[in-house]
Amino acid sequence: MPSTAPSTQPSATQAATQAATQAATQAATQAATQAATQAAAPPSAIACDIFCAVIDNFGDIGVCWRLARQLAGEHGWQVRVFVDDLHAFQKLCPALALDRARQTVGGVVVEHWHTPAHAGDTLEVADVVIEAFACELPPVYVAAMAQRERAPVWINLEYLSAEDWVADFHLRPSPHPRYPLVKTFFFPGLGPGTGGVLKEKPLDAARAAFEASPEAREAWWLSTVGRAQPAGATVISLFAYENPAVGSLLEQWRDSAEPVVLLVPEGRISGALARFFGLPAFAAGAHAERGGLSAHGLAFTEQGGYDALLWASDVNFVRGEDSFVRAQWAARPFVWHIYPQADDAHLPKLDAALAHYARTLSVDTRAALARFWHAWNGAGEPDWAALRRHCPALQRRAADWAGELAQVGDLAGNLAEFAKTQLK
Ligand code: TRH
Repeated sequence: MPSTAPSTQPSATQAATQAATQAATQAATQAATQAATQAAAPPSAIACDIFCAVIDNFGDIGVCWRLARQLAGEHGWQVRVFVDDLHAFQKLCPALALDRARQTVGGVVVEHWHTPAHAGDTLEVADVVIEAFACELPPVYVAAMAQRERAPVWINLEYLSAEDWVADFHLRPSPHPRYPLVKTFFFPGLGPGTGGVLKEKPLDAARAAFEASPEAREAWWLSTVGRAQPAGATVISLFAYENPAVGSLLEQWRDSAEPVVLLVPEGRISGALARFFGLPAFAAGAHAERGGLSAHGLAFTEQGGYDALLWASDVNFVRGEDSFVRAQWAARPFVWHIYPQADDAHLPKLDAALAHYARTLSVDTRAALARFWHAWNGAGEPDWAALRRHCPALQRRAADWAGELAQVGDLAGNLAEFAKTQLK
């Protein structure tokens, strides 16, 4: 029978270890933030404005916020983020105040952007202007860019795609039709010749520290899930959009001989969990069991805390763009729910990512992974047992792939390098 249990309050000992875990798991972002605070001072620092229009969900601001903190923290830039949706932003950055037009968080200035005309109370054009995902810059700002004694480096940061054409279009210039300005297309990607994907410098060390510390992992389980780390179960994190395949998968986990512990950050898939367990909701703190499946609802964490969920799990279900990238750095087998686009335009992107990721896998493992990813994205029925059989090979590949991907270079570093060559 399904059951619900409120999230437990940590005891004093738990609270102490919890503090230790938080220090380990959030090392990556904290280091960046500290460096950003120190770096905010020098007036000679490169000034950078990032414009972000939130289309939906958390990926647009998730990518921009990660990039902003890296440029500030690792490159010493003075960064300002213009964002039109503070509510979405606050979900992954709880320190953000919803009622402030301008505020500084972790060494980054955040402006509440009222598109399309607003560009801050005083119009200051930065040295580097990043237009995220082709959001349109305020015309008044573009006019001021053209007036600037030295034209800023103007970058259109595109969405991530693993398709081959991306390398050909990366860093292509596009002259403005009316002003003496040039916009450069910056394409994230998974292969050589692209802009790469975001990766903070301390990320691998933070993951290694978490993996090497049973205390840190135990403290994470107690503080995040409200119970001890399970022994002998497959732990799966599930971050996904609404998905017709989830019912079948939950049934397979329920019937699986091997226990499955499912960790579900509250969000768009939560309704399906509630229906499966016959509960009114499946929010943070919920717990339910059926057969071999034991599921826990988790609170949506601050962005730096999400990585620990990926590190604590054996298999990660991720979606969109930023969590897809984090799963790759977590070096665990993962399943991608790609952002669905009109006319199935996302399907070639899914296959392009598979082509990179699965390149060195055996024919059987590659086929099992591709079948599962396709089923999770609308084509066919997911077969958990088939995927599970290949998990040891997928685990090895995940670790190798993280190394291969790192060769492309971190996106923030690649972008900073490019901008500096233009500013010389
Ligand atoms: O939320 P997403 O689906 O975001 C997007 C948007 O839909 C966007 O319009 C689309 O174009 C893009 O995907 C491709 O998935 P994504 O990209 O993984 O973003 C989620 C962010 O939320 C990511 O930065 C991780 C963060 N996160 C937390 O901070 N805490 C959490 O608990 C969880 C689960 C995620």
